[in-house]
Amino acid sequence: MSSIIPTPREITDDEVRSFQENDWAKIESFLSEDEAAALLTRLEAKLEQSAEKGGHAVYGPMLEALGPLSVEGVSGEVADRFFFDMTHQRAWGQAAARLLGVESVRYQIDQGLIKRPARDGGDGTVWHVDFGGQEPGSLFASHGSAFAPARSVIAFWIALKPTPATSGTMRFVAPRHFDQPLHDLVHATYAEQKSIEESYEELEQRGILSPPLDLKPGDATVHRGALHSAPPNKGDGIRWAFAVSYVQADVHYTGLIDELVMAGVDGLEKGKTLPDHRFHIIG
Ligand SMILES: O=C(O)CCC(=O)C(=O)O
Repeated sequence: MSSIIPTPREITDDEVRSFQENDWAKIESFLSEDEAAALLTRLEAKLEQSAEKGGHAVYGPMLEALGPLSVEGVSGEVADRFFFDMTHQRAWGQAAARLLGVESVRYQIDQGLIKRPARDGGDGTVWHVDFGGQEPGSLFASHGSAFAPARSVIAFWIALKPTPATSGTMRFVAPRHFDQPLHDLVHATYAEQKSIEESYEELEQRGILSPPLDLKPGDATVHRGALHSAPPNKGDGIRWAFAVSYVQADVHYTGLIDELVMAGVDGLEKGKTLPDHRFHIIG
């Protein structure tokens, strides 16, 4: 198996500006196509192993997640040397810190994200704001934030195969557009009164929806507090992505648990910075 360690290119000033303005951005050729192919090979092998071991996280028909890949989720010890060496590289931390506009970041979680084709029962990803991206008191902050300051987590989502918009790339609404009609529309999709694709038509008419994105292997989107979802995968095969998130290094823990990344982790203390053994500082 190839031993290339995927290393992202530098983030440009325009990408930083776009991210700061919208809380999401498209980053073309973040990794090379060869690096994306190396990641895909590793993830396909993980999916096979997972089938042998009895499974991985399945979020209904919309998404399956393999991970965390780099570390054991509770102890923070190395789980897979390839993924660990990649996600804990300085270049990844610098990309995350530059976009967030902070000095340094900690690794939070990495996962392989699988969306099965609609013809095999796969579905769209529901509208949501990530737990780590929620501003307390905002319309989409159902839980508040595990971190202070809020909106301190950044997620990179990297396409590993040619992924046209019709195969289920994400669409975003920037926080400055959050209002009651948007909230009502999102709730209509939860209540299955409207499909995700119908919500896109309305949001396009309002001019507040990101464009449909065709991504090539190695292209990425990054997001923080933006509302996001994805349409069903109308392509022939699995939509494969690698996702990794980082959190601003000096955040304080608020006492609210983000189950996915915090359940069972020792050393989480309200008002204190995150424990280094699980949330490694990068760089
Ligand atoms: O891959 C998807 O469809 C959803 C991923 C997502 O919601 C995320 O990366 O925060």
